[in-house]
Amino acid sequence: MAVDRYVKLTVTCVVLAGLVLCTQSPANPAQADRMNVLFLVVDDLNTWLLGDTNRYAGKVVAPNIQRLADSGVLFSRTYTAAPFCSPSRTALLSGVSPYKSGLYENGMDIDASSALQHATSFPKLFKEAGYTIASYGKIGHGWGDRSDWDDHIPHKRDPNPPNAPLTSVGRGEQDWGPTHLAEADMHDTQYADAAIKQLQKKHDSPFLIACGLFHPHMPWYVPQKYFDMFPLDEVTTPELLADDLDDVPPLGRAVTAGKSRFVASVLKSGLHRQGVQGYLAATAYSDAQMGRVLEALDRSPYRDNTIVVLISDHGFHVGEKSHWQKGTLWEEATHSLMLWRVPGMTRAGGVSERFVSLQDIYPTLTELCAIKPPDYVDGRSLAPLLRNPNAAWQSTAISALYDRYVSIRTERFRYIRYRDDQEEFYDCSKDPHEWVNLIGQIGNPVYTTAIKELRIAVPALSNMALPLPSKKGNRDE
Ligand SMILES: [Ca+2]
Repeated sequence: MAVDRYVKLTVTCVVLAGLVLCTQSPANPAQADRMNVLFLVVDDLNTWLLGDTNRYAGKVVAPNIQRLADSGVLFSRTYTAAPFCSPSRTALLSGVSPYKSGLYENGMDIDASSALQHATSFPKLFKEAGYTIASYGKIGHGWGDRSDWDDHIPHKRDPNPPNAPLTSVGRGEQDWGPTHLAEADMHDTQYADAAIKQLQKKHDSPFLIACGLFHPHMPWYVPQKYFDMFPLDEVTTPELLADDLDDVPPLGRAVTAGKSRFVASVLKSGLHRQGVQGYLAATAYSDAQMGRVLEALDRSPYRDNTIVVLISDHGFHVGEKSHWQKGTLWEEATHSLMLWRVPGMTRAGGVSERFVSLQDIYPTLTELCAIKPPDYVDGRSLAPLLRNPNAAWQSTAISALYDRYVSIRTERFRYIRYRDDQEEFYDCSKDPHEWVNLIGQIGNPVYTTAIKELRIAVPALSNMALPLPSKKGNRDE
């Protein structure tokens, strides 16, 4: 009898203990260890913001992005796979390089790419692995919005001020000035609001929250207070070289053709400084929104198990090489911003000067979250550099544009091939502005060897996917 009671009690205890254990452990124990991901994208954001004095020596206001850099690792030599929104974002979300998809510019018929049709975006892959995924604002541009988000606010531009254009040179989106909207009513503010709301929720499964801001994409219509942060006498303009394009081959000059008239009118009207002020005002507004999201994360229970990645999709010209905006293979348009904070892995204040690509995001995130990436994925996991920003690394990054134009950066050089007979080559260690095209300087044996190697390091013209057909006939949509 006593023994029976003892057995019953023991069984009850074991069952109860089992119940307690069951309620405390998720069905899939591996999920409990999976880190969340906060993926932040800022459109057209230059590397200037974090002290890139080669490009801009004046005052910048980016305390929040700087604080993120101070708490993680800044990849100061990040390059885009393509210097336009749609191809850059599609490449990093899909893991398919532009020279394999044929998506080299905006406004192309993405559905015509079989490589992209068979690709899985990394957010969707995360969803299949049990993550809740949410997207607010401008994350993809065409392709990436098809990730089957659990919650989604697609990007929409703010309405222009009723009296736009606000500048004498303004035309289309190339304009700037104070917005008529309250800051709370601006779309980017609302994308940040939505991300904050997600971070304040209780999550039972790991999450991937993506938040993408449109500013500082043009037009630069932001509240007056952001313009006031940059008194004109504290704004400088980038150094320009007259006749910089004289040693650039015809196809290289052609990439600036649409924008050089705008640059000429800005310079002629004496508005260069005001233009830079407009850009800075828009970046300060974006920095403020990112700051709100990052603060919400830091105040949440997820701070110590959430990977933060912040990127810009490509760089931005403000007059250099007679160009404005993006869409060139030079430093201004290809150099991008990328910051990572990985709890338990990155050390605060790390800076990696290794040359990396936005294409590396997909294989990095899958490795960090223990999710098997598809076999086709391009790029390299940055995990070794997240652990040690100075780890050994082959520093190269490839960018592609238009009809199979391609560029490669190494620590010392940039090489661009438009066609086999139209090339550029710069010694960036001596010429950070890429002012002197050295492709014809065959007398220098170091350069001759480097050019030979770089010609082979970029994909051959015949191996690059043909450009997809145009969908809307508009490159700059
Ligand atoms: Ca030049």
